[in-house]
Amino acid sequence: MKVQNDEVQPNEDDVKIIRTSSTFDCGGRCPLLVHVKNGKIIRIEGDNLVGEEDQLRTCLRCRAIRHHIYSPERIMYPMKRDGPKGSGKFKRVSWDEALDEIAENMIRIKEKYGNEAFFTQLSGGYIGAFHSPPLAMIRLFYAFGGAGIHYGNVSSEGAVWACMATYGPPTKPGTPPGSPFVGHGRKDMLNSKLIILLGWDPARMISGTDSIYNLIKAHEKGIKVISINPRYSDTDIACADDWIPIIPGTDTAMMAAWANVMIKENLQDQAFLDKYTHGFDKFKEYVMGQEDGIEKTPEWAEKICGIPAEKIREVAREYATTKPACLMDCQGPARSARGEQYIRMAITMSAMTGNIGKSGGSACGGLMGIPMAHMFFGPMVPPSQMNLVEINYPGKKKTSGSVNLQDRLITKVHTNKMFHAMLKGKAGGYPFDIKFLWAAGNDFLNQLGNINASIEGLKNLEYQVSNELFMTPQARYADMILPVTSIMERNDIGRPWPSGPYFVYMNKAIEPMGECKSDVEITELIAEKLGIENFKHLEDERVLRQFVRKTPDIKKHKVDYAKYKEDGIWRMQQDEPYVAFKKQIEEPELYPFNTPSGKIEIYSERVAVQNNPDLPPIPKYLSHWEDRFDPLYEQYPLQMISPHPKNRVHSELAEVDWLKEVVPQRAWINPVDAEARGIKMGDDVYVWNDRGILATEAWVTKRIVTGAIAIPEGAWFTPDEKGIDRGGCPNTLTKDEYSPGGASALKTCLVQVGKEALR
Ligand SMILES: Nc1nc2c(c(=O)[nH]1)N[C@H]1C(S)=C(S)[C@@H](COP(=O)(O)OP(=O)(O)OC[C@H]3O[C@@H](n4cnc5c(=O)[nH]c(N)nc54)[C@H](O)[C@@H]3O)O[C@H]1N2
Ligand SMILES: Nc1nc2c(c(=O)[nH]1)N[C@H]1C(S)=C(S)[C@@H](COP(=O)(O)OP(=O)(O)OC[C@H]3O[C@@H](n4cnc5c(=O)[nH]c(N)nc54)[C@H](O)[C@@H]3O)O[C@H]1N2
Ligand SMILES: [Mo]
Repeated sequence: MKVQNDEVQPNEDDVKIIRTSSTFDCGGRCPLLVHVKNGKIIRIEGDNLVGEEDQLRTCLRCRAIRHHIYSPERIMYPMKRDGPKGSGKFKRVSWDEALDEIAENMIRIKEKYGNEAFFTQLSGGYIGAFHSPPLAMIRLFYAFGGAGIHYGNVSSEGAVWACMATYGPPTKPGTPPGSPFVGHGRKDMLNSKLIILLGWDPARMISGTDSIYNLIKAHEKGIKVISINPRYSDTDIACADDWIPIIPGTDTAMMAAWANVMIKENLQDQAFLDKYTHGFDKFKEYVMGQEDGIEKTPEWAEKICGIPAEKIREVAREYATTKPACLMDCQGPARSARGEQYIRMAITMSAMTGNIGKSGGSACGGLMGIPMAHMFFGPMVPPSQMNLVEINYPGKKKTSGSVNLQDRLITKVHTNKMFHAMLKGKAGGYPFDIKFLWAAGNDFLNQLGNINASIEGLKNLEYQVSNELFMTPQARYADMILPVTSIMERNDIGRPWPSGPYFVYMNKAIEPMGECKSDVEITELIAEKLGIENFKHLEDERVLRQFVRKTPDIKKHKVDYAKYKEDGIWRMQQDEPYVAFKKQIEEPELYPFNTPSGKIEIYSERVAVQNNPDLPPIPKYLSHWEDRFDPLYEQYPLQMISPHPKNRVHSELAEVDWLKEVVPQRAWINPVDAEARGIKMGDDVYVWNDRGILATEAWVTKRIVTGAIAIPEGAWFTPDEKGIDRGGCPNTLTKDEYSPGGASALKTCLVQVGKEALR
């Protein structure tokens, strides 16, 4: 069938085929062929035109996207609150009425409290070159005189901190400081001799559209895959030769024991350590027990991580003697109470085995991004110094780098504390008293820790606006909801955030539904109502052309805009897959690491000066709140982990019937733990701790270690009249806390489970 994107289609059967892609926060970008007839999407097809090799296979979520776009739950009109906050009662109003009311409140609050009373939430719910809710909000608020924002990347701050400490900030010009590129092109797994998955599960969570494809290829080629994970994951089913169950949060103990085995048996790559790393001796002292009198033997680790000492020895030897080998750590286990240590330790293992900067090896670091074909946001990003709230904040203090290890002024609130800040304000030690919240492109009430407490924060606001497609748990607390267009209703450009390298062109497939508008348009309309002068009108076509003109990797390849738009995708050709830190390893004199010592810092002086026992200068296993050694464990003897959902992207797509059928929301529980509680497969169960209680279904399975349960994140918080969350959202139970390195500690949580609600 002929592929066309023109407005008028002389096509057979009046069906036109639009080439586009998704831009969900899964990080994948599935090429899609959207069949449109009489202005309506009638079918979604995966794009098979990219060739047999290096396929970008369309995922289950994208195949169901039509049911998302046309969901009867879509918000079509501006909606004004018409009942108590959180009641979900709203009435339809006109755009004019909605914008007038928002503008009046903004002006009133600004006059009464100043700009520091405004707050905006930033997340990755949708990020395109033109449409980007966080950038639209920043543009509006900076022009309005500033607003409070939050720091700490919800996904990966533990990993970012660890990469900054160990490798230093990225050196590539134009790279945002919080995005160290430590990934390899996924095809590089085929060059490995041994792949160890340290929680990584790309069959479920998309860390690059091509990740699972290449992992399966590697496995088919006969490369051994070992998985170390509290759960026997979908990836493990497809690829793992060996599954080693581990107690959540204890990988650092296991890896310290690997190091102990390597040192004792002289298996470490000492030449690599001498040449490229700094401070290995200090780490060795810790591992051998000279520092604290405890030798980190496999027997010591077994008591912490639950893996038999002999198995720890076996893997340590295999990893140290099989070259090259790649250890695939990831962000998830780092989203925990001492998450940064997990990443720092994994990098140290990769250094000890000499696998950094080598094809078939890995740099670890959890983030997996590659610095090719990455985004250039140009005109969308106002200069950061324009946030007057940050500049003028009187209590700003200079820290020596608790955030990203960079000296900067801390005027912001940590991501996983934002609702607490809304509740407590200055009296609670936060930089401002928040009165007005504009939420766009996130569902943070549902997605951050301790929902019941967060609700009190939202109730404390004078006014909240939500730009949304759906009546999400957070939008229910809004005073005004503005309806937003979906990906199919506008033009944009995107890229998969974790890998690639390629760009997609998202061609508009249908007209905006109902009265939906884009975030860019909304901010421009409100700027007009507020009388903000010189608020430039941005025109998509012009910005997207500029994007193509200015993005270095596209520019270099002289990509033709019209052809790219028509194809819907441009893939950057690579001679060989990207390997992180290749230059630093091959030519260390010319390319030192971007750290004070110029080397990979196993010991970091910048961390040492902080003098924080919970943030040691070498990677360590550290016991922490809500682990199995916490006295609270007696009352709440199960660790809850919350993997990202296979059938959703966080809380997005939760309403799609087809995807609900794929897998119901449920709690994985080991038969041993289930039996002790009289729980059988499919039983309705309650899960609770001091922060809340949820109801879900039990899935009794040996696919999870004993003493842990897994409930996928993103289910919608749906409290009944007793306050029991009937939606089964794990953040009803998680803590609103962050690790010393800034990780939102959403994976660290103790709970109890039972057939009766004993709370
Ligand atoms: N389908 C889908 N894909 C997604 C997303 C989505 O919502 N849906 N979200 C995207 C986003 S924003 C991100 S940041 C990435 C997140 O990617 P990750 O952060 O890698 O994903 P998580 O699901 O948090 O990963 C947790 C994995 O680690 C395992 N695990 C948990 N605790 C431990 C531990 O202590 N040790 C070890 N070894 N393993 C552990 C879990 O069983 C699970 O397999 O995924 C992206 N991809
Ligand atoms: N327990 C637990 N919680 C977690 C995690 C975990 O591992 N465990 N992982 C965390 C991670 S890694 C992340 S990244 C966060 C994600 O947290 P969020 O970013 O809050 O999650 P989403 O559910 O993706 O929310 C995106 C929202 O944006 C809306 N949206 C989509 N497109 C647009 C648009 O163009 N404009 C506007 N205005 N809105 C749009 C969607 O309808 C959706 O409601 O969750 C975190 N929460
Ligand atoms: Mo994320």
